[in-house]
Amino acid sequence: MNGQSNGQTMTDGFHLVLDALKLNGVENLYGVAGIPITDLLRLAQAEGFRYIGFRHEQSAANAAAIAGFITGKPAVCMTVSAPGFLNGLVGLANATTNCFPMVLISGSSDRNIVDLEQGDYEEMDQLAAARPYAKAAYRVNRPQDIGLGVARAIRAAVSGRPGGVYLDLTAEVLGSVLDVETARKSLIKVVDPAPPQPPAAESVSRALELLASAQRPLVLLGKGAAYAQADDEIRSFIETTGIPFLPMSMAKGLLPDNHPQSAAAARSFAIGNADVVLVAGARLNWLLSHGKAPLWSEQTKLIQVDISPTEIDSNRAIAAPVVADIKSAFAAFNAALTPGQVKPSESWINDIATRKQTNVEKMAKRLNSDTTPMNFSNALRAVRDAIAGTPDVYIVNEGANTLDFGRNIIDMSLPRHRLDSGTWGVMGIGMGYAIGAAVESGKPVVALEGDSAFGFSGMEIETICRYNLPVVTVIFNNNGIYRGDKPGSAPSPTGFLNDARYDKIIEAFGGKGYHVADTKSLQNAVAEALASGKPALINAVIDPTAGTESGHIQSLNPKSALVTA
Ligand code: ADP
Ligand code: TPW
Ligand code: MG
Repeated sequence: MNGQSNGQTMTDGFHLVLDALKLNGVENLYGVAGIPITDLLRLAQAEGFRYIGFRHEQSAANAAAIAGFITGKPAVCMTVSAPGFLNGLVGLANATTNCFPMVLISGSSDRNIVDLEQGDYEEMDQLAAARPYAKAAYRVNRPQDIGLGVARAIRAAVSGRPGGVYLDLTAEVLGSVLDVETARKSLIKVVDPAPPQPPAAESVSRALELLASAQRPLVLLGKGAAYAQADDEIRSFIETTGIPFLPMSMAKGLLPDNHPQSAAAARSFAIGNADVVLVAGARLNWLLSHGKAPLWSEQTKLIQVDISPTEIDSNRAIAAPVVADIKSAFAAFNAALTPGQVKPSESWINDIATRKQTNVEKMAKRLNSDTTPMNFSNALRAVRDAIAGTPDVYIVNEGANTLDFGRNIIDMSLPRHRLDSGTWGVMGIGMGYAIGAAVESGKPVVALEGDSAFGFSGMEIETICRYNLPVVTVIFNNNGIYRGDKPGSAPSPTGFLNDARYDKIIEAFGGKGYHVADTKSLQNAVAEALASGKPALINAVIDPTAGTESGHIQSLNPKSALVTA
């Protein structure tokens, strides 16, 4: 307790917030300074927290969110009132949507004035605004409740299905004093915040019996399986049974993409023809066509492992639900499995292998053909080759074509190393995720960014340079959202300035900029930038006609009933 150590008998809200976070193992703080949290952040730095100051709260919150995904512990983002809070709320909502644990702590204005709408500086009922978009939202109104508020926020964020939690701290509470003895007693160290939730024995045997009856089984792994840090249990189950597996994009690397049992290159064939699919840590949402035709067959029976009971049957009937945490569930599968009990048929394995080979050959043609200017395939091949020797690099990826091609072309070999637009398909996570990953892991990050996607968080390049983080940002510059406009035409809704030089942005902050127009130069630039361990930005010129509208999800665009052409 800070007050005690220098002989004082009183402490205050500022100190208590930090004491509570420290007691619960929080080391890094992400945020933007201002009234009423500036002194809180100064004190945090003085007390040994690593504080990362951003240019926009949305990126700070995104950094905290991805820190939660990577580490399994909720990270903290701190913002000022009203507008700062609202900026951070976008990141909090995105964390909740993706099931990442984090805590957003915002200072708030004087309750007496806010509640009577008397017009305070940055007035807003932040608690009410946060509640619909957070897993939980709490306000601390007395300094003796700070410890409890922090403890509840951490437990709520990380237990069960993880999510974003909002904690409202009034300016008054931060400034209030409390005697150190009362303060000390008020702190709570959260014990076992995410306890194992083992499956019921019957649910395990039901699932294994169904799998044992299958000729054409498939395991589908989602980012919940990556988050669960059950890497060994999952790998052992898949390798022992010999079942082909498919990773969702942020589950790539849970088993390496070059694993012989990966069915990724035969994705729709495998999903459409499997007789039993074991879905682990993935929701049957739009990313999986809601479990419906034409991707899925009605005959396919499903096993679903999820920590959230209401996820079961949310989109189609689940024959064998296993409500549990994934580490416990796969440990239970492995323990209950008898030798030879589950056995995919030989023809199933062969059919998938044949499909894979055909698709890989088709793709290789596109990857290996050089064009001027570059297209998404050959530019991503150059990036792939440049990072091949650095398997521990984190990949951040957003955009439309940049995302869809990137997901397929950049193989992963380690779990929780691919960080992308996720459940919302959101733009703007790029620099926040890159900074969060670099700070939490100390490892290099390569951010593969569409030129539009980059713009949503681009000013954080200054943040990257300020902290000298090993982040290499590659802009796939096709002059626009999906495509560029014809030279000389007025800007369309999707077009940007032609031939913008994004590499100049990083030069303003002392980082290294590259401007490349061919695959060889791109590959060299990525390799050199990665080896330097320093901030770099590569402006990669991509054919403005190469992309397709909305990348691979063009069908989700509503069509005007009146346009016939
Ligand atoms: P993806 O986008 O990769 O398909 P989703 O985000 O849709 O994955 O699904 C993640 C699922 O994982 C959620 O339904 C969530 O409840 C579940 N989940 C998260 N953590 C765990 C865990 N430790 N054990 C079991 N399920 C988990
Ligand atoms: C917060 C809508 C989806 S994809 C995209 C936008 C604006 C950008 C695509 O262009 P980019 O990629 O990044 O240059 P490329 O390679 O296809 O040219 N606002 C938010 N989220 C989303 N998803 C959008 C808008 C969108
Ligand atoms: Mg673009």
